[in-house]
Amino acid sequence: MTRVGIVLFFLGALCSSLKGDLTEQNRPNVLFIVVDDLNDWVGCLDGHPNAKTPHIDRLASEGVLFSNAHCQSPICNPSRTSFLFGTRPSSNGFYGNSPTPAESPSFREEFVSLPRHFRRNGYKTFTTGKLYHASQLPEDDFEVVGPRPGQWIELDKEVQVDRPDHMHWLWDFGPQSYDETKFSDYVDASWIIEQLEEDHDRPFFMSIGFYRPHVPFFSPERIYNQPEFSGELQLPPVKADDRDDISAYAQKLIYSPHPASHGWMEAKNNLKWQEALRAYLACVHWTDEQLGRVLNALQNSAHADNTLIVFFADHGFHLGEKRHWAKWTLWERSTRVPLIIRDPKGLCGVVSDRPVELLGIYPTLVEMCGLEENPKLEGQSLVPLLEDPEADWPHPAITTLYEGNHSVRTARWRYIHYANGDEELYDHWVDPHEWTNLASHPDYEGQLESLSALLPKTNRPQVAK
Ligand SMILES: [Ca+2]
Ligand SMILES: [Ca+2]
Repeated sequence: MTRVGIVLFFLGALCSSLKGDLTEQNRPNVLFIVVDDLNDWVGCLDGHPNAKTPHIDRLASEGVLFSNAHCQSPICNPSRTSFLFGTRPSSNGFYGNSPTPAESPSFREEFVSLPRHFRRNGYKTFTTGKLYHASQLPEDDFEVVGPRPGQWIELDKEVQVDRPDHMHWLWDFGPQSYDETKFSDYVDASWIIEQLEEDHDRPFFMSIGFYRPHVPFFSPERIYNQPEFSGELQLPPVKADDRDDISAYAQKLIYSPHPASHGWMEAKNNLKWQEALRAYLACVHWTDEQLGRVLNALQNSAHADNTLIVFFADHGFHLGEKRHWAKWTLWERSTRVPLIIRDPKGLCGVVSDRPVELLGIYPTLVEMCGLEENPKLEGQSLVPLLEDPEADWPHPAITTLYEGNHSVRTARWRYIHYANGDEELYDHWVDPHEWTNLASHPDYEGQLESLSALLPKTNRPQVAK
């Protein structure tokens, strides 16, 4: 257990309380907060020494922090489709960023989204920011739709300046002098705050999707110039020959946006690598500030004592680990995400290190809010871990990258099985950076066999538009 984890554990012992009986009259509200491309560079997960996230850390101290949580796809659209519809990519056929569920009416006839399920069960549903990929909302999910100023392609374009030493309008990073109250995440947080300050005649499901720290890593100058982010920053550990023990198929599958290659980042004594780290950390802090505004508004509202908070990221992000940038891999940096669930009547300040999936959020909320069950859900409810973070948990966390490529994460192992049969195996007890692929070592044949039995049994073809 980390230093922070120990502190949170003892806080939990002090402030847990018994849950009351749930009736239709006192069903809890839900505040559903998704962050785009946030890895473990947050204080309570000890991911980087310069991470500055007081509000995420505060939320962890008030709820249950899952320190081994994983997305079901390391790509925006399939990850979001998975947690919003409660099904795996291998079961729903969403593997890439197109089409979105909004563009697939037949899919929405087959599966009911989480917000739609809440709406059908009498909740008033709100959304702002990036919940679905490209901010494309299916019909019938939301009763009240707030501003979505960052319609993906327009993402904070106004704050961007043309800099010839950066390679691409999206793959850009640095401080921006633009009025910070005009940034998308500020605008969206302000709208949610207004809704939280209102009285509501029914329980609500309110979602906000923050865009940062997704590229471009733009944050206000005030944030970027804070002392925590200046000077030489600690680089993630990278092994020069790390990728020599993975297959040609895996090398080809892993996409890296040109020209954000690791070599480009390393040039001139890591010049761009340092700049990118600084800008990413600043964006994480900027998002944390917006989260803090929302949490304070909830705390000062009439809803504070009856609102569940779910906070998480859609997938992780590489900043050079395994000589890779961004996501699109089946490795730890792409799959692992922060996940915090705060129940004002539940445990607080505790950490669960069980391998859990974002797929579990939907059935968890159905159970916590007493909604009718949705028989299509594939995930495991996290309620047993919210009641006892060290409860027995035999379930692995599975991530899928395009059709037929899967990773299985257990408490100890990461096993990867590619569609052509190639494999990787990493032992997290001794190799947290996943540097040594054990798959071809004869001592691990038994592990390969038992882990491969956990792979999804179906691989649904890519859904048509
Ligand atoms: Ca994302
Ligand atoms: Ca390696």
